[in-house]
Amino acid sequence: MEFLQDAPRLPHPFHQDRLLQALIERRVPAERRAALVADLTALGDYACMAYARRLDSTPGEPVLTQWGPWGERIDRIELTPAWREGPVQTTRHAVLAAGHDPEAGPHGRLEQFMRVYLYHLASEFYTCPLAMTDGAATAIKASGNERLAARALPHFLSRDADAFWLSGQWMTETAGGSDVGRTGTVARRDDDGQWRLYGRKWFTSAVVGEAALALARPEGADQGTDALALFYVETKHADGRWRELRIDRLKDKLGTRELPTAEIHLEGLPAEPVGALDHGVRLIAPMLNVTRTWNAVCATATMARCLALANDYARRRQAFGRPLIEQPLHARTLADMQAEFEAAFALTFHVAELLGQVEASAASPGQAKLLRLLTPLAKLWTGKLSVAIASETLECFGGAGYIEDTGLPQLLRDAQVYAIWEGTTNVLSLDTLRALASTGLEPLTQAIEDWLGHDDAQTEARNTVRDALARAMDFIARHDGDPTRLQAGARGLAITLARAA
Ligand code: MFK
Ligand code: FAD
Repeated sequence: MEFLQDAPRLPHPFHQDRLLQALIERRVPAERRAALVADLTALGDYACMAYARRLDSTPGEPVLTQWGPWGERIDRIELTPAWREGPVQTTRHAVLAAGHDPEAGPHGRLEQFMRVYLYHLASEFYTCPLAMTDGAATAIKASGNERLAARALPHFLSRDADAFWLSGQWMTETAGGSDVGRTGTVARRDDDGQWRLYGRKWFTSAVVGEAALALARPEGADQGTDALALFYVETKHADGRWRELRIDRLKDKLGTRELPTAEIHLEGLPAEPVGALDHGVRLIAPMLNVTRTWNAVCATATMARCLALANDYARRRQAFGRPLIEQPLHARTLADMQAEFEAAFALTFHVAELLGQVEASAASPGQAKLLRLLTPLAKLWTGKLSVAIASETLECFGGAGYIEDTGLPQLLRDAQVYAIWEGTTNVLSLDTLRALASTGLEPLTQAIEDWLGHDDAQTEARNTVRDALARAMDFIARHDGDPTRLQAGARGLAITLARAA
């Protein structure tokens, strides 16, 4: 008989995830566990179904049809099955709403991000617009704009698929994605007082969403970042037709191919200021920090999937007379990947927990500062690590890892995005400098001591983080007034800090 290799099998992403189970035991109060476990079980089941479906069919992609049969502009986008299922899965299992549940108090974010972690790969990056919707809800809350909150939050946080709305995050333009101070979109006010946006947004990932937060420059305002304003827009009429925007095309991307990322023109789209007509980046910052947390969670979910498959395969594949898992060097390779992944998991879920504590006013000032620092660190570190682990995973499968219909190459292609969007590694390294400058050493050190606990077993860990922080602060102090040296060293500093954390 000809030899046929057993395919890898996906272990149940919740039942067989020892890290997640342990985290629930450690950090979620007993009385909150039943509802959480029910959702996590269902999302784990959905992930298994989605994995099987992906291997059984040709991967789908969104299709944009710009013109109707009689010449009318329609810009209709057909979505993949996982995307069509997105609103139901999301609302049924509170993938977004759990993070804003007042009854959950400081645990809400942790419980939410456990759901995100299990849902992400099955969602085919429906988690991207979910992250932005979560970010929009958070930024609107933080703005104190009660009229807007009353209008948008019941949709963004809905647990009913029919009422649920997605929000986009319209920042990037042709002139700048990192440097949004170069934004060319203009906000003009009609005689009747209605604001309207005119311009081109170059990457809009939730283009099918019903709403968005958009940066634009009020007509006549100065150049630069500070003069930008943040606007809320709704994209469609009640009958589903687009309002004053045109979809120019969908991007042809390396990965995230199920995600409809579009280039659009705004042709007088009605808009409402979220707050004052300047300092829009300050207003959108809560959104950035939330989407960056989602990014870290989703990058970590990719690593978990990679390790689950690589570990399973190592038990099925024989080489040189024994299963790969019994080859010392292969076992060591997997163990090294696992160690990096577990560190990423710990850092990421600590950020999730801190976010919940800060939002519920259950955190010390030091913890709030620690959150500000760890958010860019978790995003930048997990973004890079997920690519390295996905690449190593493909190699763990040998030639099969390079072959499309195994589904494995997609893991690597998709992972590449985590480091690029929501602030590249360099931009987040510079944000780390910004965070350190605004926090100072003392409260951070205190918050780290609280995080790691005070028993002797943690002495080495405490010293490692404390030393890394002290060296970072020293570096900043030594190069104060020399931005060239400071910025050139920012990535090294950020990665050292992230690894220590
Ligand atoms: C599936 C995974 C889920 C993830 C979904 C992802 C979907 C992808 C969608 C996108 O990619 S959306 C586009 C994301 N774009 C970015 O992340 C922009 C990257 N660029 C930056 O982050 C720049 O640092 C930034 C534009 C924010 C600021 O650069 P500037 O022009 O040099 O401005 P400046 O003066 O440093 O900052 C302006 C204000 O914002 C300052 O406050 P003040 O006005 O009070 O002085 C900053 O302190 C504040 N700020 C900046 N970043 C902040 C922040 N505040 C809090 N947190 C931050 N992270
Ligand atoms: P640039 O800003 O031109 O960066 C080019 C390089 O320069 C990078 O390596 C960067 O790290 C480096 N660099 C820039 N500034 C500095 C500096 N000061 N110091 C050191 N290095 C620097 N954007 C949205 O607004 N909404 C979306 O929905 C959205 N969806 C996206 C979906 C996908 C799949 C992708 C790939 C991108 C999406 N983006 C979206 C855009 C994304 O946020 C930007 O591409 C990203 O922020 C980088 O901006 P840029 O492409 O202009 O690159």
